[in-house]
Amino acid sequence: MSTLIRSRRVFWLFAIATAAALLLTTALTTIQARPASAHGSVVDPASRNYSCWQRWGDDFQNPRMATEDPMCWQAWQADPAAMWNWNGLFREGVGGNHQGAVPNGQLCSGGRTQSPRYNSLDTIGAWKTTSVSNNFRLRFFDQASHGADYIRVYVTKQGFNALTEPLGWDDLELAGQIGNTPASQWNPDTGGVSIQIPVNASGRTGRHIVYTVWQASHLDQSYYLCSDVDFGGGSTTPPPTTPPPTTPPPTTP
Ligand SMILES: [Cu+2]
Repeated sequence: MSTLIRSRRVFWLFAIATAAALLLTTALTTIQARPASAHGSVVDPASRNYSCWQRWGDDFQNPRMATEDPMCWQAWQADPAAMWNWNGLFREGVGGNHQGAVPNGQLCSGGRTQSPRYNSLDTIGAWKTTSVSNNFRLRFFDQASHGADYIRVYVTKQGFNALTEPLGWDDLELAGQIGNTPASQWNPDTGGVSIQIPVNASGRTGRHIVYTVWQASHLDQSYYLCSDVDFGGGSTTPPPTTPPPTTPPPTTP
C-alpha cells in the first residue's frame, strides 16, 4: 500500500469519526433540551415539575431562581431531568393499589419513582401556585394518546397546611374524576391530546395541593401529579409562628 493511499484512508477515517461525534453531540443535546415525547401531565393548574419547566426551562441556570422561585431552584439543582421529563412521572404494575405503592410524604414523587430523579418534588415549601376558583377545570395533556382507564383529582382538605405538613393520602378529598376515556374522545391538542376534568373543591380558601392520578390505558401505568393552587379569599396558611423562647422563666428568689 502506498503512503499516499494510507494517508488518504487515515484522513477519511478521521473525517467520518469527527462527523459521527458531531451527530452524537447534536442528538444528545436535542434529547436533553426536549421532554421525551411519550407521556403526559397536568398542564393546568400546572404540576410541580411542568410548572418549573415552563418558567425556567430556557433559563434554568439563572441564579435569580434561588430567591424568586426557591422550590423550583432546589428541584432544578437536585436533577434537571425531573423537569425535562415532566411527562414521565409514573409507576408501572401498581395494580390499582396507589396507596400501597405511594407512601405518605412521597405523593408528589409518585413514591420516589425512578429515585432519586423526582424526589425533590416532595420538598415541603412555598411552591408557586396557580389561582383557581372553587369550581375549576383541570387540563390533562397526553402526548402519547394513551387515553385513560380513569383520572382521579383530589384536593387537600381545608385546614391542611402545605407550607409545613407532608402530604398524605388522608389529607386528600376526591374532587373530580372521569372514567374510561380512550384518547379518541380527548381533544386534539398541540403535540398530543388533552382532556378537561371538572373539579369541585368547595369550601377551600388559600393555598392547597391538587393531586391527580392518571391511570393510562396502554399498560398498567399510573401517573401521580401535584399541582399547587391558591383558591384566594382568606388566608388558611399563616406564616409559621416563631417558636416560644426556650429560656426558662426566671425563678423567684
Ligand atoms: Cu407513556
